[in-house]
Amino acid sequence: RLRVLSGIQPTADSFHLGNYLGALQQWVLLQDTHEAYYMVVDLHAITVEQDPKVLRQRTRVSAAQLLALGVDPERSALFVQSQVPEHAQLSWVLECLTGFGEASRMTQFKDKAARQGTDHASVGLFTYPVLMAADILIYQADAVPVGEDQRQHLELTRNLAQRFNQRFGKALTVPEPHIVKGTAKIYDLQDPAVKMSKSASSPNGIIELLDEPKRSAKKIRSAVTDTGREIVFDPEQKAGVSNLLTIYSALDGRTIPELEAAYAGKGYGDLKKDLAEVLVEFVTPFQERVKSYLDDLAELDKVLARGAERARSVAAETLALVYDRVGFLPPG
Ligand code: AQP
Repeated sequence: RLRVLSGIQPTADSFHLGNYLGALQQWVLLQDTHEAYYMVVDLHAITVEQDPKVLRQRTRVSAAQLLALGVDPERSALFVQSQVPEHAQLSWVLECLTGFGEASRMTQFKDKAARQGTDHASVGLFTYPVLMAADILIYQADAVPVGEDQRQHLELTRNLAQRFNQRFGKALTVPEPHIVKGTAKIYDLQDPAVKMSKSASSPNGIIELLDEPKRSAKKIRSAVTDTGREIVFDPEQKAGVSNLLTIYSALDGRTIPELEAAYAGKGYGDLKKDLAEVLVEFVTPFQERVKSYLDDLAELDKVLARGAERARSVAAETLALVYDRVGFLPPG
């Protein structure tokens, strides 16, 4: 079976709708066809300052959300990145293969460093994409389900795998991005020119899955649309309406043309009201499931420990191969 790997940062109190529709929905689906490795990437989280207590809490809440969305720990390895030390170990080797200029071209680093002021951005934030490459390559993943914003990091990952293989002989699988066109970029509800994002969206522009459902419904009802009337999918002319149609289709299963037909002759208000209801029906039982996973933290930690053990057996094999190829002595 082909392998998939993906991760999500525990850097917010809740996942947002962009995380879910851009990536996590695919994580769940790919379990049917692939051997899956899914993780909460706490090593990535500390590239920006974190409060230790909050980080630990958010790591568990993230894992609970993944379980509640349908990641099945019987079928997939669900784990926390820091519990598999091989990621950081492989990362060092890959850092030594990455050009400084190459890393400097990563647009996510440039954006985030610009927001923090370059002097304040950590070296960890700079090397983040290399750690991400290690995350993927250590499982010899064939595919990586992510949103559009991760495409450049995936390209770097592919380049590093190819470079390693060329220099040291074929050892690493070159992965393919699994980016689903329709939902790869969910936009901010208040500013549909930019992506929905936890660090850049205004409070009303982002739907957090664990937020009070009534509040989320209100945000959908007050989403920015254009001055026209017709409900048609046209991202250039009607970015706001198109974003709502994308979200609606991904949550409800109807295609966009089906939704366009269903709303022919109706107004934006009808579309928003109905989508708000669809969203509430999705998040309400989701929140109950999250709560039940968090009610038994001992069990949750056990699930994660089992996942880490499974992941480690694969990761250790790749690391041993890489260390050998690079010319390190065998473990004593
Ligand atoms: N708006 C989005 N549309 C589609 N996919 C998205 N993803 C994030 N935002 C959107 C995808 O979600 C996965 C996990 O993301 P993450 O939180 O680990 O990192 P991120 O991409 O940095 O998420 P944010 O919200 O954008 O955080 P900040 O603001 O800190 O950068 C990834 O697969 C991502 O593509």
